[in-house]
Amino acid sequence: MKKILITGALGQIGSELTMKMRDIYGNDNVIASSRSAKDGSEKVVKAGPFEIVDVTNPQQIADAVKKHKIDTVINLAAILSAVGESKPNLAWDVNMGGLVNILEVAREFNTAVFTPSSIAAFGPNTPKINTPQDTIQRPTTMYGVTKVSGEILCDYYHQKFGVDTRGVRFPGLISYETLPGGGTTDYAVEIYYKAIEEGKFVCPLSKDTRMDMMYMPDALDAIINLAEADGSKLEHRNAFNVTAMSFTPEDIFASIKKQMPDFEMTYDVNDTLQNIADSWPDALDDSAARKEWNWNPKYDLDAMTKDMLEKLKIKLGK
Ligand code: VAH
Repeated sequence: MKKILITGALGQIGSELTMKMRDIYGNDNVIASSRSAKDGSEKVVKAGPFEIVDVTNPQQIADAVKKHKIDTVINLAAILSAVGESKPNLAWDVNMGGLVNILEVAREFNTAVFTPSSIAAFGPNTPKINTPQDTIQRPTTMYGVTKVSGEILCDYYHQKFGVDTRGVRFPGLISYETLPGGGTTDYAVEIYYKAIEEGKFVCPLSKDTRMDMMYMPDALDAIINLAEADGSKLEHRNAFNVTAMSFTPEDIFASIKKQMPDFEMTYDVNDTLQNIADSWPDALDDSAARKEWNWNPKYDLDAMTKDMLEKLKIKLGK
């Protein structure tokens, strides 16, 4: 990768990936883009090249790729699961309409494309424990429909047109820089903020809701390491299972309590979120990613908790 365009660069993943990639590849070689330059994104918008790119506008994508001579597009623009259930057509337009536009530009300008999928690409009849790399995928959310469709479309553009497409199935991602934008796993970020700000948290998922999760530093490494991997060694391409841990609300509560003994948690289950979470796997098998491109996460739950609490206390001035 030499010249990289990141769509959705002001989001939870994009805001951190942009800064990390600028450190690695050089400030002027990583072009951040978003459909608007939101307030409070000086770190990304002002610190290097920024373009207004709405992925539902193919001309804006093509103009940015041509202007900056892009060789790799990291496509992070997406509507997540919870918002996607309230606005399914918007989710389809952005997640699938946007992806088609990105792939068509990639075909025309010979760029590589990284698009993340998600554990949401699985459904209720997918094996929940040690979910295989290759297994049944009948998601029951619009977000999941766009993710499994995106996996298949990226495979098609690779096989039919030779586009270098790659992606991983991300679990819930936890970070302290930028809040997630409307996902079912957002509780696992909010709990840390509430622990510091209020000392108590009302969890919207039931106590035994087990899901795969990952700390953001590992997620950024997954994107960069797969994008840089030798393509000739990849048996899979667009949907590598990747995970770092699998936990329930009880587990993350206990982990925080080790650092903050007075922390309290109660439950007020949100049925929409609970139904989405219940349709997803509990714990992925990520052996294909480990074998094909040396995937190897660094953070477990307690290591993440320690770092999250340390960094958030600084961010929140506590
Ligand atoms: C969501 N954070 O909750 C995203 C993610 C696996 C979950 O795709 O929608």
